[in-house]
Amino acid sequence: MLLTMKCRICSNKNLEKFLSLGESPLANNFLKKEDLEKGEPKFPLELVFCSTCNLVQLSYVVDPELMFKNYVYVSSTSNTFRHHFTKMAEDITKDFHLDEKSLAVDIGSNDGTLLKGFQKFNIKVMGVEPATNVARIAEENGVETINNFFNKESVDKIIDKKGKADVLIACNVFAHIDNIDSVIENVKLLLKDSGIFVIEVQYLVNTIEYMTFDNIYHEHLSYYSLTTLKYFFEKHDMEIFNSIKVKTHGGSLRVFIQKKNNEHKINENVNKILDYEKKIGINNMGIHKGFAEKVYSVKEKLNSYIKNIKKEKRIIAGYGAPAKSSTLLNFCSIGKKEIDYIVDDNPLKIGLYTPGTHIPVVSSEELEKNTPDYILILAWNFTHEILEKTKKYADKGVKFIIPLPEPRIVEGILNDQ
Ligand code: DWN
Repeated sequence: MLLTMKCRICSNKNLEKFLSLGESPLANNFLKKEDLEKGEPKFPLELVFCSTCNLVQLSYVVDPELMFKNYVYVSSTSNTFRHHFTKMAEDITKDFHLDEKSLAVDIGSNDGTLLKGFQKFNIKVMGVEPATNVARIAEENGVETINNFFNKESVDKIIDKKGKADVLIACNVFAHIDNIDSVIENVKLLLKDSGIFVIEVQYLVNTIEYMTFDNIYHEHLSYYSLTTLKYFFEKHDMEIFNSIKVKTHGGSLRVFIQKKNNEHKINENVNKILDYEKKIGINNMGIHKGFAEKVYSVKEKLNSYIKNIKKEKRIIAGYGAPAKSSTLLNFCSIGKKEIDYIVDDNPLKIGLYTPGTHIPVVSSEELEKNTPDYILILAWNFTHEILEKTKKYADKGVKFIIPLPEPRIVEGILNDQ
C-alpha cells in the first residue's frame, strides 16, 4: 500500500507500508495505580519503507513532549550499559587524543552515564537532556546538563558557556527525532571543524536478522541502515568515516562522522557494511515483507507457549520492563492474566503498571516471596546478566522463556555465556 506522508530523510512521498502492530499505548507510559481506569491514548504502530533512501520509518508521529518530558528510563540500571558507556568514552578519548582542553557534548545524555566516563579523563563535558526528572539525576551525579531538546537555544547556550565541541555524541537519539535535518544543522554549528560526531543507532539489519520487532514503538520513528545514514549525511555535506557494530539493544551501529574534507580517512569498515547491506537487499521491499511475515509467526509461537503453561496453572513472571516489552505484550495480547508481575531494578518503574497491559512492576524481592514457575525475559538484550542474577531460582527449577529471535524455553545459564 502506498502512503502519502513524506520520508523524513529524502521527502519521497511514495512510502510503502509493510507491517502493522496495531494500536499501541506509549511504551514508557507506565501508569500509577490510580490512573489504571482512566484510559490511555493509543496510536497506530506501523512501518513504511522508502525506496529512494531506504529508510524504514513509522507512519505516525506522536508529539515528543508527550513521550520525553518525564522519562522513566535511566541508562545506569544495568551493569552492561554502565560498562558499555564507560568503555565508549575511554575508546573515543584514546582514539581521538582528547585532553583536558577538549569538550564532549552528549545529546540525550540521560542520567549522565556516558559523560561520567569522559570526566574520568578530565575532559570537559555538557549534557543535553529533555526529561526534567532524568536531567536532575545527572546534575546530582555531577554532570552539568541543559534540560532541553537539542535545538538552537541549547547550542547557543553551550557555545556561550564552553565553546565549540571536539566530540558530539548521540546514542539512541537519532531514531527518536522527527525533524532530523534541523538537528544536523545544530550539530554543524556546535561542532569544531576538526571535531567528530559519533552516533549509535539500533541497526535495521539486526532488527531484521534477530527479529527484534519489539524495538518498534512510537519513540523510535526511524530504523537505520548505514546505506540510509550515508545518504543523509552526504545531503548535509558531512561524511561517515568509520562504523563499527556494537551489541547494545540487540545490535547497533556506532557511526563516526566528520564535516566534509576533515582529516580522517574513510575506514574500510564503511564499504564492508554497505556491501553487506546491498547483498541482503536492504534497498528492496522483499526483505521487509519477509520480516513482517516472521513477526506474526513469533507471536503465534509465543502465545502457544504461554497458553500451554497457563493450562497447567503455572505462574509466569516477567524480568525487565523495558519500553520494548510494551510492544511485545500489547501486540501478543499478553496481560495480567498471563503474567503475575514484572521485576525491574529501576526504582523509577517499581510500583507502576505496564502501559496497556497493566501488569504490576515490582522489585526483585517479589521473586523470593512469590516464586514463579517461569520467567519471561522481556529485557532479552540482557539475558546473560538476568540469568546470572536469577541463578538461585534456576537452581530451584524455575524455567526461562526467551521470546526472540524465536521463542524458546531454557533452564538457566546458557552455554554461550
Ligand atoms: O532508545 C531507547 C533505549 C536506549 O532505551 C529508548 N527509547 C528507551 C530504552 O529502551 P528499553 O527500555 O527497551 O531499554 P533497555 O535498556 O533494554 O531496558 C532494560 C530494562 O530492564 C530496564 O527497565 C532495566 C531493566 N533491567 C533490570 O531491571 N535489571 C535490566 C537489567 C539488565 C537488570 O539486571
